[in-house]
Amino acid sequence: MFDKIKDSIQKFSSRNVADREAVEQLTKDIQRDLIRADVDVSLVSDLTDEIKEEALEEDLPSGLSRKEHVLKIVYDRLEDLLGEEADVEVEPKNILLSGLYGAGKTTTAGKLADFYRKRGLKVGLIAADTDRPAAYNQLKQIADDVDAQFFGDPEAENPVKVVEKGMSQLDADVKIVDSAGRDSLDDDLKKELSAISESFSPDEKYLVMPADIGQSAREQTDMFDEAAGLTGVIVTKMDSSAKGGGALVACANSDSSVQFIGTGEKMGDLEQYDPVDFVSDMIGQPDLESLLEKIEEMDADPEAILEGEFTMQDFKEQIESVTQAGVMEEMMQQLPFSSNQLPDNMQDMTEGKIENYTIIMDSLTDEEMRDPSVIKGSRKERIAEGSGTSKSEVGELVKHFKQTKNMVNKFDKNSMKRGNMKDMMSKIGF
Ligand SMILES: Nc1nc2c(ncn2[C@@H]2O[C@H](COP(=O)(O)OP(=O)(O)O)[C@@H](O)[C@H]2O)c(=O)[nH]1
Ligand SMILES: [Mg+2]
Repeated sequence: MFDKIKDSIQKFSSRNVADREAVEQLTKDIQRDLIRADVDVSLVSDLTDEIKEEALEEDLPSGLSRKEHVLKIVYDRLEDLLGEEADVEVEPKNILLSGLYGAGKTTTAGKLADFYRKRGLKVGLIAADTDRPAAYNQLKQIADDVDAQFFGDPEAENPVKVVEKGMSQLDADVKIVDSAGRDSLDDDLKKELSAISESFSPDEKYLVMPADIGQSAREQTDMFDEAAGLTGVIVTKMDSSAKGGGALVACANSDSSVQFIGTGEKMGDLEQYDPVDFVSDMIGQPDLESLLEKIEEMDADPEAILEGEFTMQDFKEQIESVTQAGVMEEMMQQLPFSSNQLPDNMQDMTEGKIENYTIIMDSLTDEEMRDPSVIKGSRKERIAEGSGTSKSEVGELVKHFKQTKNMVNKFDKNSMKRGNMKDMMSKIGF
């Protein structure tokens, strides 16, 4: 799926410059390829407009090249387009499969049984397609192949009775009901589905659809959802249709998310749906990995974090690191000058004062820790009362914080943040 997009992205990656022309070529290629995959045209044009706008923004996030920035945007937008990752719990449950003729229901029933059995649950299949005698044999054979229990009655005419009997007779954790299809969702099928559904209250009601219906997956999903109340969708034949992308995007825009995709005729050919897989494949795994790594590193980069304001929380951490390590005392002993040569606010940092500050800071609200400039008037009173100190002591802490903040802004934020007082002192000039 989306092989052409993959080529377009590769082409873009190998360019020397990611200028406007390159971005426009890339979005044009992506547009053409999505439309070829039968993705709704208006969704495609919204997506490419967004990519173009963001990709050509004046300000690049620091640390990323223009090319990387564009790839990241393409990655994010395509991932959004493809919807949510599957949310499949491996636990006992009853599942009802519905869908039109030839969608892949019976095959998928077997694949699901195989999926849960491999994960340690006892599985059973129930043949509720009583329309065609061949349906019974097909499911029985599949049950045999995947080592699942089986219940069915080749003579039965009423699927509800079959389901009721099957539910009581099978000793399985996961029971999967395979129902009959139609050419279209007519009243007859609606009635049958709701009768079956009422007879055993399924935990999951999945609509099974083949990938080749492309964007009309949206309409079909909405209709089945209205008639039977879906909990999810399974898109089959992803291996043999060029319209799979259109079907997946269509489902992402409906109320029912894709849970599994079928990728072949064999019982093992079932995957939990994960849009990231597709996007990774399009962008090219090595490129994407190195890009994501880079972004992660940027997020974790202390320089980047330090761009924010020095807060009371930072001040507290700094003070705590000083007291914990006894750094202050050690530092005083090592310094070749007396304490009155220290800057004012350092000179004041006696052990007693540090303890007092810590107690006051424990009575501050989160807001006050973030922005101590709000500590005024009645707030000061409240804090003094809460910490068993006085208004003037609270005022002193705030003043001390401000002095330190000014100093931090002047000198090196990193060493302050890391509580490395020695380093900081050397920066100040001692
Ligand atoms: N290539 C491919 N074929 C599939 C897939 N799922 C089902 N089929 C085939 O589609 C045909 C119809 O499947 P079936 O399960 O009988 O559909 P039903 O009428 O909905 O029960 C069969 O030939 C299956 O082998 C799939 O994911 N990939
Ligand atoms: Mg069938």
